[in-house]
Amino acid sequence: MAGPVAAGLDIVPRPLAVEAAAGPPVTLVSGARIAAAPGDASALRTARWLAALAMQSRDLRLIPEVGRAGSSSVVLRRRRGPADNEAYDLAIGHGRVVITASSDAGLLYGVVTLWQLMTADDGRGPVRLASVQIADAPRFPWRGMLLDSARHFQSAAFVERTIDWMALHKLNVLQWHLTDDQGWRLPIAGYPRLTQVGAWRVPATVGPPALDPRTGKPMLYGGFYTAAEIRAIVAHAEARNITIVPEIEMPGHAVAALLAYPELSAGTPPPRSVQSDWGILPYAYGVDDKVFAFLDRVLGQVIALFPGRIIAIGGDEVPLDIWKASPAVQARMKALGVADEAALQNYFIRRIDSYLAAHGRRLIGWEEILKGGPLPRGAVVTSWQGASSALDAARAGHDVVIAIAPTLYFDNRQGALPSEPPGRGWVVSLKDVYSLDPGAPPLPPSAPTSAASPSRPPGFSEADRAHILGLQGNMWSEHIRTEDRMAAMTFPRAAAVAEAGWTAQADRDWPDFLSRMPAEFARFSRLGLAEDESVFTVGATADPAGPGRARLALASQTGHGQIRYSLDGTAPTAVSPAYAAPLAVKIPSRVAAASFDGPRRISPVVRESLDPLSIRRRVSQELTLCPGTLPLDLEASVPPGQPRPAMLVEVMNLCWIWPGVDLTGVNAVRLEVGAMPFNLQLGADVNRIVRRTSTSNGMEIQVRIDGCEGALLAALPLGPAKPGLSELSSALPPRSGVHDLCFAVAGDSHDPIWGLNAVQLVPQEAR
Ligand code: TNX
Repeated sequence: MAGPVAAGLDIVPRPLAVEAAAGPPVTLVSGARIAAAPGDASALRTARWLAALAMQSRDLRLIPEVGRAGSSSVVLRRRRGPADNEAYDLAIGHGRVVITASSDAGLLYGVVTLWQLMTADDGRGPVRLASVQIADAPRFPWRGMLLDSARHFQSAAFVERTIDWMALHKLNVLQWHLTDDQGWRLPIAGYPRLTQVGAWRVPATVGPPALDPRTGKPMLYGGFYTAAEIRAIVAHAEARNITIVPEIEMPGHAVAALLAYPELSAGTPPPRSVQSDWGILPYAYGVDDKVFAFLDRVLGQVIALFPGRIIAIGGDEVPLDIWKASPAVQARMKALGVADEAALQNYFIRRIDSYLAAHGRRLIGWEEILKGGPLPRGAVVTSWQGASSALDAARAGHDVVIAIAPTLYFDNRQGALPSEPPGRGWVVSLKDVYSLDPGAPPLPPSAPTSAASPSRPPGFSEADRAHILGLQGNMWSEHIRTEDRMAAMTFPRAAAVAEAGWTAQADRDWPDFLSRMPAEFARFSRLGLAEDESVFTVGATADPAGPGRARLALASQTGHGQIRYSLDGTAPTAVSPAYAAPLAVKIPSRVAAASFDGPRRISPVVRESLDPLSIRRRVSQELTLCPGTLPLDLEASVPPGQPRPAMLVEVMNLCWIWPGVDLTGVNAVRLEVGAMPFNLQLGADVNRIVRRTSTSNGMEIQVRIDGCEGALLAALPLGPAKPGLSELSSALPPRSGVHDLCFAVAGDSHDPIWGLNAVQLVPQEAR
């Protein structure tokens, strides 16, 4: 078991066994050599990567070479053993570093650990490494991330960078979501329209779409990877011990393909253009022979491009009513003797499985593939709606990947601060992800036994557990428009996935993991990865505290380290005042604050100007959403080229509460509002959207006191929806003391989605 030495070394994921070794430390200096054995091309490639990393991370020039282990400072050495064993030993002492492993993966991971040891400080140039002996091996074989390149497209270069960042955390599976309703991202010979048509869409906007100045037609969004790019990505992944599991969605989530080849659609004619709506769209593939001929050809080419054994076929959220309503599908069902649509889905999946199995591949699908009948034994199931499906799958003899929502859904925000990138509105913090034990995922209380075998005791038995391959964080990209944001939504939560998948459960400890995060942020920023820093970033909240004064509260998500601040706007240092409790501050003043770990600043510097208006202003993320089931942090629709603030909304119940605000002396309110396209397919759930009665004919925002059912203080008409934020203002009747203020959208329409970007209460003194 790893003792305190491991913690001190700041390695993520934490290794299995670390022991201090005797002897003086080893210093790697510029010109030091890394030896790969003659004929070991893979070791040489890994040595070259280490050299590149050392240069990027600390301007240290290491020289990869073949053989001559005698005079080399770093030696990559093979031992006998299985080629798929990811274990390695790393020995530092006696003047050199020796990495020993039986596989390419083991050597690579030894090098990753060495690079982490070389970057535990912020230094440049030569590095001193304490003598240490590490013996390391992973807990699970599936340590994965899913990248959704269908909803938003990322460049091939970004995919390769992501692969590097993953490998540097010893993550080893990239499920690559290449097709969905909103885009088809890989070329298939014989079906050119998949990328010509299926890869492009008109993004949803408020009002008319932006026009392409050259063609005068709506500007298209999209893209696809060429076969050459895919081959390069696959080769790159292989060099980093990452298996790519390509995902081709079927029988639902396939509008982009159905639009390209409408004859493949079940019954309902597909829409005329690629969809820019998110959610579950009412279309699916049909079930006749031409559909399977198409899918077999697609999968045949996917198999040729991707050498990994496992191929993902989606299988989630199939709109079975479409099959129910289609005479052609119903006729086919009859001919096949299939009882109902669920059984038909099972037939569909088994048919695809038999194609894959005949070509030496295994099928993986989302948990819905468990429905409607038994699956072939080799099929792998990804559990996402809760761990009961993992238990059902394991008891039916299937291997399972744990990817349960919301914990492993990285499209959710990872912190509550306004500086977070947009995404789903639930907060899934680094700690939430870290706290998941993939070997014992939490079962809902209502699932003591499984449908598959009701007589079994609750929970995962040893035999069930043996089916758990590992876990996967899912980077769904509906709300993640840019690569920088994708990177920040992924990391550091992917580091928590890595440790959950690699480190023995008994060695996992949240405070210890968190204490390794400053080193993580520093070393990855050198590689150009700007991770999300919400764990340490300081949030500042100011409220009025009598004439000329404000009460200032500072906090970070984890409270790790020490918050330090200045009240003159200058960046705090390690000797600035330490924050202990809310401060009484004169206004105006300029606050700057950051978290420190000893002498090291571990967060960005946050700055706030405090004045009579700013202390009475809140942005949406600082307000409390009314209860609902679909909180989203959505980007405002703005004219092209303008910055797009994100607004936190509860789509099912558009209202915001400012709890406990002092209204004394306030006599007006200004609201910053923006309209966003309602590009969400909610099915019957649209009827569950809370609707409030407007006091006028149109849409308005109502300001109510003492909660959303309280007395109406003002109703501000929203006016026509247009791109950009607008400001509404109204006088407020005088009230004194502390109240909960509610701001609620009222009126008949849920489209567009009205967002409240900010609330400004205006005190008499500022008018
Ligand atoms: C559900 S998870 C989906 C995806 C969405 C995700 C997040 C799963 C198997 N299906 O299509 O991207 O929620 O919105």
